[in-house]
Amino acid sequence: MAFSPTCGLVRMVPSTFSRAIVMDTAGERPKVEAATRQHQEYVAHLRAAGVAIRVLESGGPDSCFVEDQALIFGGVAILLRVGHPQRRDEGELVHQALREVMPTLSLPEGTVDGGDVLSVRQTLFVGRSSRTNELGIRTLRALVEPLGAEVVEVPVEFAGVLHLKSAASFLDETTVLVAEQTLDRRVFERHANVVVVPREENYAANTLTIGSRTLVPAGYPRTASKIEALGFEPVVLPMSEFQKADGALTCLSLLW
Ligand code: CIR
Repeated sequence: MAFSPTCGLVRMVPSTFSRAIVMDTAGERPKVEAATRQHQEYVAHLRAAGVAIRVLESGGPDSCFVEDQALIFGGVAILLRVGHPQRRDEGELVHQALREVMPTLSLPEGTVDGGDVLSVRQTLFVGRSSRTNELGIRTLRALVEPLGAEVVEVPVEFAGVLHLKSAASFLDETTVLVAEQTLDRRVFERHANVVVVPREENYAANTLTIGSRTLVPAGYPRTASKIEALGFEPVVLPMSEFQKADGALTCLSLLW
């Protein structure tokens, strides 16, 4: 079944975005104005796909990466405790907005970043990473199993990426893109057909498919062609400024 969300939440790019947390501290800092333009284009595409998007005001430097603050499963929002202490305060506004529109549960202890949770049907693949810890995964499991979810833990610590979803995304319920030489793809092979994203295009493993259209970051033609050959329509979006801050397409929204 295609993912066809009707509602979503994003957060404006903060004026402090150039101070976002980065893995490569020697790399180029993201630029606020360019990021704002890229964000506007992203939101326009979601709206064109029929998603009613609410735009929240910005908070801390990383606050546009709303995906990390919550997880939506079976019509319930799980309000998360993110792993980086500098990002904890960002949760409040996002959680409040979700409380207004759906039932919620809160992660009481441990840490889980939404970027580490990849869901397909009833399965939640949860990356154990520098942000998502063992206690967080155990606590999340206890919250979502009664809702019918199966949690599959995926080691991410040594994959060379920030989050599980930095290296994998589903195109549909049976097809998953996985970045080469990152995750152990056998975890996914039990559930779906794995399409490998070549090493030099690894960033493009994070895509966002709504219906039959797949948002793909600009600059990764081999991956865009693979996606097209699989029967999806690639929609190419500039993401350079978010990439500098280790963020990708899914990170910028919560959709349901
Ligand atoms: C961070 O380090 O937390 C942000 N600069 C990037 C968060 C990206 N979020 C995501 O992949 N879900």
